[in-house]
Amino acid sequence: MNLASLRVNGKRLQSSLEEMAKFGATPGGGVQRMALSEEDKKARDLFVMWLKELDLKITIDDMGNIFGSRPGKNRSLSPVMSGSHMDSQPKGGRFDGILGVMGTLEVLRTLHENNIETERPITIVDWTNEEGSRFAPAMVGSGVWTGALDRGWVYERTDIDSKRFEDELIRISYQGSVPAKKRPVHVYYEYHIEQGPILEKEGKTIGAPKGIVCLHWYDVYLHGEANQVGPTPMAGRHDALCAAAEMILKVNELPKRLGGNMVATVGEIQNYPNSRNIIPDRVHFTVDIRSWDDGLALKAWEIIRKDFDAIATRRGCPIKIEETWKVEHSPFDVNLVQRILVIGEQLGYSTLHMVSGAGHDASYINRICPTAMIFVPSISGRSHVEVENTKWEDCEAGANVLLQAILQSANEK
Ligand code: HGY
Ligand code: MN
Ligand code: MN
Repeated sequence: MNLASLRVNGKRLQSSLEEMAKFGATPGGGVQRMALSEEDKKARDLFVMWLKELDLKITIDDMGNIFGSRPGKNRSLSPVMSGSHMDSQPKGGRFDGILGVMGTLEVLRTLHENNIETERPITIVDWTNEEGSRFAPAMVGSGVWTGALDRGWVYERTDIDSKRFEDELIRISYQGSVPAKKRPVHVYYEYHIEQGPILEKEGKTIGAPKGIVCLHWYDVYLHGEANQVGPTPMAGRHDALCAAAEMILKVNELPKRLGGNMVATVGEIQNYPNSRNIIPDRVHFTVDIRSWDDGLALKAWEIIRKDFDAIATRRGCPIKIEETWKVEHSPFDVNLVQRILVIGEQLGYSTLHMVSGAGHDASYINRICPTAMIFVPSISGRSHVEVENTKWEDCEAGANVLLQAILQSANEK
């Protein structure tokens, strides 16, 4: 068979994505499938069932990462690995993460039905808790697997309801017995929506990011003094929410102040006691700083830390900061990225070499083997929202590029 002419079944890919979108479906057309939730469990159970249909060897490790292994002719060779994540943001989209898992599944279904044997084994993977929204930080499944994060530390992370990561993993019956520990991998591909506006703006179908920016996450805790809003004079208040408000605007102004290619965001905040007639005395908020230039991101944090300290002192609101998580920027394997571009063009798709502003498990896997990603356009550049959308023909196009990239790598001796 001429493998270069092989293509995926786009309708089957669409139907798998539509099946998965039922788990955590929201009224606004998105999904809420938070890591280790009932919805995540249901998606995992269906995914495992589909893996069994392809006679794959299934391994679930003690971080809940799910692997499906397809043997190659030469079992001594390291596998080609491909996958992404199935957990979502709260009120997230139907394509983020799941497209990479279903896209890889579609590749394996195509190889299975055409009885194609590759030199190397192929492994599909669903990484646990890529989003980091319920349990911070992000990418903990791949982070522990690559040795970048400590499993014990992750197990103790708690969600907003003080539920422990490990307890939730046990509750959904996905705490496998195999230690989450890296093994040799030939190459890793991750297929994903772009989650930004560039491909659509440039009119391109396939994006090949040269890598992923650094991600730095911080948690800020402020303590003020609660009091009755009526009788308490404005002078002398220790209003934690006002201190936070000043700090949040400082975060927003950072990229302009520093110049260079950076984004800085406060996405999450809790305010206590959060009653309209009590002066807030406790606030927690998060800071997310990203840049291709790790040094610039660190410099930005040093600057804004000083601002935070000055505001906290002036307002009499003591501050506590957790430097929660850092992932360096990840430059992908140049040759593998080039392969994506060449395959895209050979299949007749327009391509674009770009950067990923979104974090992905590929950031960690890139530390242990040559890694590349395949992007397809996000309509109106929207993602992490219920209206997240990608054209079905673009989903099929990306999966075809993934199929050919996996075939080429899996037939390397
Ligand atoms: O934060 C990110 O970019 C990813 O969605 N975890
Ligand atoms: Mn994602
Ligand atoms: Mn995401």
